[in-house]
Amino acid sequence: MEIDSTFREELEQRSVAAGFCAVGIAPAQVEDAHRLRLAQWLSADMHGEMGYMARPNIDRSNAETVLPGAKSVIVFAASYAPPGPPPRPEIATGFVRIARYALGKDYHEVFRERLAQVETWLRETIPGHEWRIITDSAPLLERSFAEAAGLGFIGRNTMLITPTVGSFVLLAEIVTTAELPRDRPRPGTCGTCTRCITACPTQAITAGGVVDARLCISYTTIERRSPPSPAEQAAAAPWAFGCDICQDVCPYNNHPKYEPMEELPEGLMLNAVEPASTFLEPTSNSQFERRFAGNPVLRPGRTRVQRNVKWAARLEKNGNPEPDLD
Ligand code: B12
Ligand code: SF4
Ligand code: SF4
Repeated sequence: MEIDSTFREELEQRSVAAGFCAVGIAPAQVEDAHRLRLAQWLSADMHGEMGYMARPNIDRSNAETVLPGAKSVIVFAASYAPPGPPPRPEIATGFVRIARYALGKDYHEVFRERLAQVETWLRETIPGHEWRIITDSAPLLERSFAEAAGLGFIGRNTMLITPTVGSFVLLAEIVTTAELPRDRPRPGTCGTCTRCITACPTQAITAGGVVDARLCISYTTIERRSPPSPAEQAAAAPWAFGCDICQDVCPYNNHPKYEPMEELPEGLMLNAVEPASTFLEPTSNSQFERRFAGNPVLRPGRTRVQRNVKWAARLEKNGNPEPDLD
């Protein structure tokens, strides 16, 4: 097959058949502004303990970093959006909140399997090239490539916001040495809205639209290894795993036009609000691994998740005042 409009149409069809809500093609190098923003973020130490983000001599704005000779990056987005405006169910002592992306199966594993079908077709259609599937698994600025591929724009909360679903989408890529027809970036803007900045309970989002990970509840509950101070724990409660506040308040998330990918909807493995006992019952690592097999909470592991749950459910008092939650 020639790489023409037929190719683009078939790519779109195969992407939808594989469960994705959007696909686009970016060049192997995104504009320098992205690399510079990342460099500023790192030099301000905003990555905290995520040492992998600061590995020297790794250019995350260039796909050659992950595949020598790369010429194009095909970017895919999958919805995990709730059906309408994101609900914020009431929460009582003894319950915790879980980020929506973690309510079904781990997207890393799901996307890899689903994209394998698309990759096989690409290999057969355009022989003689290298192809590499990436799902948050390699040093690439995924949102920058998604923007360059025309999937949406980057909002003040730093999320990639798509026109059809909003920001409750997860990203994956197929990087290739093949020169493919590119999509154009899609215009979009937050306008005068600053809801996410005001709503963030830890002031992690600056007026310029930069997230200081050290202040972000998602980082505190998932990535951070050192024990947070009692004040940091109180600020994170009632979130036990991740945080969705800056997306819940975003007006772009009120009318998603695509249902979640089959493996990702709320209720498949967890609900957005869970009793603490869901996570505290497993008393050994093997019990925990059996109970949450295939779910993202396995990544930080039992000790860290149970640590989060205890403070998030306010089961440990620490002598702190209760945080103002809403
Ligand atoms: C490190 C990381 C985190 C860190 C830091 C987050 C952050 N904002 O940087 C922590 C642990 C806090 C985190 C949290 C979350 N994350 Co995260 N995370 C990543 C990771 C691994 C790298 C992101 C990164 O490079 N950060 C460094 C900063 C400087 O980059 P950035 O904010 O993305 O901005 C870049 C571009 O967007 C661009 N840019 C941004 N604004 C502007 C403005 C202008 C004018 C220009 C020119 C460029 C530009 O420049 C930056 C540098 O290139 C990516 C996967 C990946 N490999 O890319 C997932 C990823 C960004 N995370 C994701 C998700 C889902 C989340 C959470 C929603 C999970 C949750 N519910 O708890 C939260 C959201 C918090 C938030 N508001 O960002 C998704 C985002 C999908 C989307 N729709 O955007 C990603 C893409 C994973 C995936 N494969 O789907 N995450
Ligand atoms: S995920 Fe939560 S803590 Fe992090 S920036 Fe968004 S609202 Fe703030
Ligand atoms: S809440 Fe408002 S400012 Fe924040 S990302 Fe959404 S549109 Fe942009």
